[in-house]
Amino acid sequence: MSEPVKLIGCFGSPVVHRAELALRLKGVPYELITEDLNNKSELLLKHNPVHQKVPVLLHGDRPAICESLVIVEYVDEAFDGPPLMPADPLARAAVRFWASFMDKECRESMWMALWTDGEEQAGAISAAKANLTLIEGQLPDGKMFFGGDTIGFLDIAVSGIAHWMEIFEEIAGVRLLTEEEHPTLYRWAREYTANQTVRQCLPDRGRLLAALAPSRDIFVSIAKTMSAHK
Ligand SMILES: N[C@@H](CCC(=O)N[C@@H](CS)C(=O)NCC(=O)O)C(=O)O
Repeated sequence: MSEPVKLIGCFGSPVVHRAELALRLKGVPYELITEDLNNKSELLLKHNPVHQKVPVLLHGDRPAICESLVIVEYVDEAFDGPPLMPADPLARAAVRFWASFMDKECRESMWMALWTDGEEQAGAISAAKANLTLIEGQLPDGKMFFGGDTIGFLDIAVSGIAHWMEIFEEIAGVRLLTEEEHPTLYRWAREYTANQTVRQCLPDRGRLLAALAPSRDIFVSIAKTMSAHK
């Protein structure tokens, strides 16, 4: 019998979505343990003592696996099912590069574009849109997904653009991804969120909006702190 797989997660997290989707795409049954991040469980603190964050993957009695993209790669390698990573080492290196770009430069510029104001915001909007153009450039010609005909590692890594960003845009009153400026990326976002497997683990839009909207002031203050540390 296969060893049980458990995912420690929480509602509405784009990084938990990454791990869940990898499991679903590989066809791995799993139990989702939903964490209250305001009152972290002993289970989470025991298995992710370094960062104390979700997602955390537990596979049988093995040591816990932390960090969403590390989990996605582990799931890809440890289980049968359609590959998430490209076969070619150079292509694998490229998708790792762009996933890291997403989590660093792209995410930071999007955050500043959403939650700052004035000149700083104008600069951040330009930077965020330029970063979206770079990500868009990674979509293979004529293909629906970054992974080609199917969802792959990079689709999972940039999935925050497809579902979460639009909700943040609504709360902030700022548009970053439009059909006019990024037609291919915009179409990808539509295809991604319409995918049957993705939909099984995508948090409900209305519920997510209601959960995030009250934190607007917190988002603004995080952006101020980031700005002060530049
Ligand atoms: N780089 C991490 C980020 C993990 C992360 O920030 N998780 C959030 C949920 S979205 C969390 O657990 N926050 C709790 C905290 O910061 O105390 C990953 O990709 O897994």
